[in-house]
Amino acid sequence: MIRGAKILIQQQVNTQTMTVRYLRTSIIRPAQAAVAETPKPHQEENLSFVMNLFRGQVEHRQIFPYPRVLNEEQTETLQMLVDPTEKFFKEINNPAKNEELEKVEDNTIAGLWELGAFSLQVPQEFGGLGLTNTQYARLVEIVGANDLGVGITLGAHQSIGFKGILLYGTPEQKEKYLPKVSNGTWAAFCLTEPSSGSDAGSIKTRAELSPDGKHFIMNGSKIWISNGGLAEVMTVFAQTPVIDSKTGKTTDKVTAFIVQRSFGGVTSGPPEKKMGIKCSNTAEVYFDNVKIPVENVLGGVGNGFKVAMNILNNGRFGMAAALSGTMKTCIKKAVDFANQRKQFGQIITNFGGIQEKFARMAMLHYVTESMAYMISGNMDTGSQHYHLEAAISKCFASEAAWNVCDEAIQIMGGMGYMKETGLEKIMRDLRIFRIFEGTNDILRLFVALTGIQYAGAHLKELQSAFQNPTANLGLIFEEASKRVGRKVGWSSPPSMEPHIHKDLAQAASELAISVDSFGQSIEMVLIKYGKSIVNEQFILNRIADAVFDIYASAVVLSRASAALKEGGNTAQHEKLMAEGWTLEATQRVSVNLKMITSGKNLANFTKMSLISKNVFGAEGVVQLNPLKL
Ligand code: MYA
Repeated sequence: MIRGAKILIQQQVNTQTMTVRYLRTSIIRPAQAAVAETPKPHQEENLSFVMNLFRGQVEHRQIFPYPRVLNEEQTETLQMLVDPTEKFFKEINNPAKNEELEKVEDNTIAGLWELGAFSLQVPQEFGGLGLTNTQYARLVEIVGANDLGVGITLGAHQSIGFKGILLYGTPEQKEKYLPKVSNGTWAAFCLTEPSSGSDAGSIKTRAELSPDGKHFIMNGSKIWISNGGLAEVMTVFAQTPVIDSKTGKTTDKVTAFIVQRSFGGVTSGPPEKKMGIKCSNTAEVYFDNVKIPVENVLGGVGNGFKVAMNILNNGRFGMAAALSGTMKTCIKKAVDFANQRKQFGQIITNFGGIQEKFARMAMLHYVTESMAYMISGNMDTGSQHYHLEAAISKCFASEAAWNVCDEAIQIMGGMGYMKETGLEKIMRDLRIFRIFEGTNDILRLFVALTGIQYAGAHLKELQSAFQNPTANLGLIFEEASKRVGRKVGWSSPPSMEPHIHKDLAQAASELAISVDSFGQSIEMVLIKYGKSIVNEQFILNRIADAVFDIYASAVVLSRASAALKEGGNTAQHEKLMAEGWTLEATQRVSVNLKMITSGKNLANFTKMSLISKNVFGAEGVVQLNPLKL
């Protein structure tokens, strides 16, 4: 798993232990480090806030100030779309009916096509609405507030189904397919296979070039394809033989193809029976000697894995936006109930236990919404470095929404458990969000390993610098003073002051301490585990949780700072939420970092591993000696 990361980390970390030891002795005796060698050029600057946290640095440009990206015209266009979309979902779409039919009602589908809801981001020249990511997020939020099953129907089509054509299509492919998928032709994204879920690189579907070189012939099958029973246009990933230009050897590499059902040989199974999002079509899709013209290769032969990953990366913020809407709905239902519910002679909102639940629900929503628009704003201003942030937003949103829905049910008690309240449907619909588009478990590993790899590369760069210290004095000096400062205890954590409003100074300093401890912990982990860190999932999960909390805090401090600066009437409420969130989040960071560095906790991971092995061995709960009662 995470093969590329593994190989790179292996190459880099082998030298990292050396590097850091070398660095430490060099700080004391720099003259010994003077081995003349041309240093390697600096790595390409990475502007990802999260990526840089792994080096203990604050790269502020994506985060501060909170992005405001829509111009007047875009704001106006959006407003013109928001009202009809809300009206449509209130008046036309019927979630209960969709659920009962296990498909979206025909009149709803027709209305959505008419509204342009299936082609929100397709450029207008091809028949779409040409919206920005931020405008898209706002509309998707409305969908998520009303019917997640319809959301997946729309999202599987445009967020992943034909997104590859938008991102990687040639002018001819765009010309041919974008008008179709904007006007009644369904699209789907076909990656997952029976033996390939999280391990997306291990797909078995194959496509071989025909002897005349004009077609690829595809054979294989895909499972759990959203819109799989409806789609005419599909982005399909298959193994193709590719000759390595260096070795001359032929190896299999993933290639993306635009496949039309009408090419022949494409069939699909019946709709799957699911726990939730029942109205969204999910089906198996089979490819039997499908003849695909070579011009339908998407993004180049052998580049399909990257195409798939980047389609997913590009769409993930949409989930956070949609689930922000869902959370609003859950909170509204619970508030309506709590505001009129009397128990023990008073309104239940007087009770601290209920107040704490609502405060947490509000903060979870604030973080989710702020992340969604932070990322869409970054993408709209041309950021290329948003992959880790997008993965975090998907994990965070899906867990936050689950939690908020669960608490809404709890607040409503027996009433929350009744079908008529609508929360049980939302809960069933929500469950899949922690599983699909990359499980949260795999995305946590992706974030942790990608960040560690980046930090490792930095250490390697330092090693090169030490080989020619005269040419790299600046870099060496900066690093040396940071380390010496830490050692003697007078280094200050990375400053957030210029970016965070002065009324949030306390929270800013809590966050700065977390950033600093996080960077130091990553370095310790790299030194201690070297290449074997890729196998330390107990540790990687804590690293991911810590970085999620740091990112979430930075995002809300940025948004609340903007609100305080602008002085709107919600500024004080936002300040409360940002402060409340950051205090608890930074405390969790500290706990998570302790867990990966303290011997007692590490020993506990070993115990958990042993417990699980006992369970595997027993093929279930270990049969215990009977209790003597
Ligand atoms: S669709 C199916 C979803 N499936 C997945 O998401 C699969 C999950 N697996 C993975 O993501 C990867 O396999 C992982 C990589 C992360 C495990 N971005 O050797 P590697 C590069 C950019 O580590 P693996 C569905 O659910 C990497 O750097 N690059 O690969 C539908 C390396 O590059 P290089 C990446 O071991 C749901 C190379 O690739 C990324 O396989 C319907 C190989 O890496 C990345 N992320 O591990 C939802 N990952 O060689 C509907 C790796 O250069 C949508 N790489 O070093 C709903 C939309 C919302 C709207 C809703 C409205 C309501």
